[in-house]
Amino acid sequence: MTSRRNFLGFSGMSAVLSTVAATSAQAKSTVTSETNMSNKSNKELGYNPVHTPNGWTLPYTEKDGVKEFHLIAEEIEHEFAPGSTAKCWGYNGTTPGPTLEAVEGDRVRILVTNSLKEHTTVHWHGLILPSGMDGVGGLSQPQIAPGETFAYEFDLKQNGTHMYHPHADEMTQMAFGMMGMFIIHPKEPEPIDRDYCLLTHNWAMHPGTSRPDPSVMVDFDLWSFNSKVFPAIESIVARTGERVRIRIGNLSMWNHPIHLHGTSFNVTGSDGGRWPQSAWRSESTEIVGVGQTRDIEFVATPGDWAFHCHMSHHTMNAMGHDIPNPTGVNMRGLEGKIRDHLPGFIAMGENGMAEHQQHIDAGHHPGPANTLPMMTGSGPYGPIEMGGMFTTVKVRDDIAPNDFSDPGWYNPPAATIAKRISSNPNYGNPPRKPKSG
Ligand SMILES: [Cu+2]
Repeated sequence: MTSRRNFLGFSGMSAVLSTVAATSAQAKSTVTSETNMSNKSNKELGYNPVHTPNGWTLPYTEKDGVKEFHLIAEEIEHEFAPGSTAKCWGYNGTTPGPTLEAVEGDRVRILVTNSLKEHTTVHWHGLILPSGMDGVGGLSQPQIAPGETFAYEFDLKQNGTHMYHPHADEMTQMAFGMMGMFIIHPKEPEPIDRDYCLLTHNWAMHPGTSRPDPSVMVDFDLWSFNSKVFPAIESIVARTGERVRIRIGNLSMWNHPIHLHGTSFNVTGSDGGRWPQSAWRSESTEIVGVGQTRDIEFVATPGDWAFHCHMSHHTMNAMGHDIPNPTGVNMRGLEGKIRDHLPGFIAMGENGMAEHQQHIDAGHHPGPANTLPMMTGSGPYGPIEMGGMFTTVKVRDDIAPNDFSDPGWYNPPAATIAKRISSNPNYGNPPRKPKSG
């Protein structure tokens, strides 16, 4: 018997487990990463520029000793990964907006043009500046009306990993993707070979829709680094032995325990700049709280190393959450009954969820339009079964200093790969804890 309650439950599950068949190949990014668009050498710049995977750095012009940047707030067409695009809001054509980069002691002028249909402002998150430059609409300045351009101008009195975002209809504008990073280098160059920055975010892109839903508080569908989800997040590339820093900012609605495999990194800084070495902590996972930034540093060792948020739902793409648990449920005969009501229904999850990606990759069932599968991506050994905030740190012995291009998959020495030694389910005699009593 299929009660109405069960029927609704299982059709909900079907929607969850049968999201659309998008490509499971490693996706190519549609946004070209640009690190240094000023055509100046690092020496002329006075710093080693930060690299924003899937993003870019905003060029500036120098006028009377002031570095002038120009942001434009606008609606954009954004691709989270091939198979999911949305109308988002961002700056200068992208979400996140371009990374701003300058040096402690600089005077900066930042023009902000509002091309939205409602007012906005920009708050310079974590910066020490005059109260009237802090960007809180109504409190520190009048709102920037549609069509208007405001100028912010202040001295950079600190260095570190900072962010910017609207402080006007903040819930909506941030939910639509308006945010960016603001990196301030110290006057003295730091001993960092590769400097990356990632901004974390969450999106309520309900299956089949094309705009993020700003009213969602906890139940998000997509979790992103620099507004991209796996498999579209560019790899973090380094040469063996290089000192790598990854700066992580969080303007999402959740805390993210960011985890890197294969190394023990140091947490070395934040919006407070690079901390004294006595304050560094050795970690393998660092929680980046909402509104915080954290810098991690490590020496690159060869391999393909997973780098991801450790909240396991944050490394999945779209899925439903309020569904019956199918694990262990005997579904024999169920498919036929449900197909009377829901043609094409496939019962899944009896033995775990891994078959989800197998079905998707085989093209068995298309899901809602414009919706990424819950788990996706293929590596050299098979399905990676990830989504969301997941990418790889790829370290090789032969990467040129300014080469950020993806080197492909790691080819480890044969003796260093885990391998099958038996297909007998009764192989060996693994000890089990004796039952007591
Ligand atoms: Cu997370």
